[in-house]
Amino acid sequence: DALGYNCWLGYHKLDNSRLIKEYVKWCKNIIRSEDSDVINTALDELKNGIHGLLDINPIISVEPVMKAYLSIGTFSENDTLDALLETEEKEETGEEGFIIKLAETDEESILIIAGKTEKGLLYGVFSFIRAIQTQNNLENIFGIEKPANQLRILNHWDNLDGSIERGYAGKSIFFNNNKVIRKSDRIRDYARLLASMGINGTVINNVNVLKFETRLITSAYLPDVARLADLFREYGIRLYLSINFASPMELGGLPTADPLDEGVREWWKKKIEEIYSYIPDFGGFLVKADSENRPGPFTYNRNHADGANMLAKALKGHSGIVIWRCFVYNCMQDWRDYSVDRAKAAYDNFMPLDGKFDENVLLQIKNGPMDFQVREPVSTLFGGLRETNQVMEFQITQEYTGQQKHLCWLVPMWKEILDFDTYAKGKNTFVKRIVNGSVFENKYSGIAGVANIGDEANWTGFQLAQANLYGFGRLAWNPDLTSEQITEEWVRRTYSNNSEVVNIISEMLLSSWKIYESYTSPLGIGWMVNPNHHFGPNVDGYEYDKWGTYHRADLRGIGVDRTSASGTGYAGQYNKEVEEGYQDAGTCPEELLLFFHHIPYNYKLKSGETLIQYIYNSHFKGVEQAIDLKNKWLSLKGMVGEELFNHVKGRLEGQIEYSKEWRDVINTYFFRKTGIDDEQGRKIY
Ligand code: GCW
Repeated sequence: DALGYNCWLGYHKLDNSRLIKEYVKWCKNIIRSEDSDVINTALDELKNGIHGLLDINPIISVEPVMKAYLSIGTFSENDTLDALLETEEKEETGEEGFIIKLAETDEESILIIAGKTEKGLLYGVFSFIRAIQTQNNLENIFGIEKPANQLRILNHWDNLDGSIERGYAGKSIFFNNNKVIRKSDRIRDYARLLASMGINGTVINNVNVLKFETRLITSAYLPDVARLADLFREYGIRLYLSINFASPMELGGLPTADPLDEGVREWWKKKIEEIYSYIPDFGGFLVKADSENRPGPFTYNRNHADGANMLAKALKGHSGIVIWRCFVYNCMQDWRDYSVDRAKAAYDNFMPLDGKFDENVLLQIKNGPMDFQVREPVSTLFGGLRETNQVMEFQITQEYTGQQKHLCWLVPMWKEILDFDTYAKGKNTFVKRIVNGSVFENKYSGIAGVANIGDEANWTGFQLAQANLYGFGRLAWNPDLTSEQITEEWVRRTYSNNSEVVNIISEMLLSSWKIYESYTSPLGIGWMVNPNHHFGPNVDGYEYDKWGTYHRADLRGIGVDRTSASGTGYAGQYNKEVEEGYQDAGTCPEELLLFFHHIPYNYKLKSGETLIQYIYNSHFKGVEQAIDLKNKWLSLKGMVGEELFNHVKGRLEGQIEYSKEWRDVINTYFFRKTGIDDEQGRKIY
């Protein structure tokens, strides 16, 4: 696996004979009495894991053939396991959690991995393997774990022609040439990767649903889609589809898609019945409506709740859900108009509808109010909405964060967002507690990530970008994990348990987001990228455009005034305690200063630097740090596989060149605007 195809699931023999001995005691015999697809998946994984890591071939049996053994199953179906567990333990695992414990009798020693459901068991098996892989002693692995979030779902922006919107790792693994790909190996391997992190849902097609994608819900495609659902089901993953709101017109030939029209409602009802006849556990729909020119209820003077509820009613009897996206804003803005603010749009559109959505509707909200920039404040809908199911949308694919050509590990950013205090119900109303449904006791809630994978040999283009997929999955399972825990796990599983390798790659990952931030757009202002493909610097690329993405730089200052007193008023959408910090430049966190305020270049930052000098300094420093990333990597020569070593080295060299381009374009732009020299007299063009 020279290229990293197996990601963190390549099982190599542990370099620790003491530990091997400790585990081998129970792993020579696996007891399994239940039979189902998911249980078979779990068993296979366990067998392979034990074989690879401990170098033994376990005997699989229904009754034990040894005195010490490993017993796996669901305690809801398996009486023997049921009898070995305490009532409280069984309650604590919930629907998708698991327990790992040791039960000793005079005769026998039983290592138990069990869940209430087979999904829980599968996650338990993966967790057991992870513990061995990362060299945990046996006693460290006992306990009960369950996912914090109910919905842990990946969104794929894959099109039927095989292209991937904002994909940087090749073509789709699901579609090609307007057909569903028949060969299943790769898709199964992908399902396995997802299940290993506890992902339980996947949307296979792009939220922009065009001509061919619209037809995924017709008999021309449903048998093929059902095969994908079968593959994912073996790994405990439910399949969802993005749909076109105008389907009744485009597929059904109806004159309207008005959600309150009887014919339209009837059409969707029948359509949904048809889908469930192919896929009995179909998850539901993801909908981008009235957003960036996609059709939606607005055409008929209806609102988002009318649209979402119409679909929700038809899905309800099948236990399906509607995930309705909140990425709704005016994409035909006039840059001359200072009164409109795209950042305000999601809140303006959806707050009035709080409490108006059916119980099986979830609003999927991007983490920030703009669009996955390297730095944004938290969306005001988190902490605003109180009576609506909410899903966090993160972008794993690095559209604005280096497109898998720059190293940018996103977990520290996601952690800041999840740990953000919204004050919605007083202090400590963290975003992560809103999206896990606990603050407002939502029936449904969760975390979605826009996938960063494609058909390249290492899945993510840049092999180190696998860490973003891994980190997303781990945080969706447990947002309380620290960034350090996640890097350490990932490096140990992917590369090796060698402490130098672990330390160096961890340091690289942990520092990479801030490095990328320092040489790109400063202090929360965002954008400054080339239009359309969004790669590389272009300070005015979106300045005079219709997308609502401005920095408002002139010869005196830069930034968007979003205060209530003199600006767009966006800051006022937050709860009082949060708002107070943002309204005043003096208390505004500096990393977001230009997001909230228009600031003169000679403004003094807390460090004592002026704003203009900070821009120069951070851009020079960012390039030095990018060089340092490469040097760190070079110190690992001989400690990681040669092909991977060269691949990563190549990407990091590319990053250095790109970072210089960013530095020079940004510094030159501001030097020319202001005429202010760099205090250190460094080269600016
Ligand atoms: O970030 C923007 C992207 C679009 C994307 C859109 C969205 C899928 O540039 O490519 O469309 O957001 O999230 O809907």
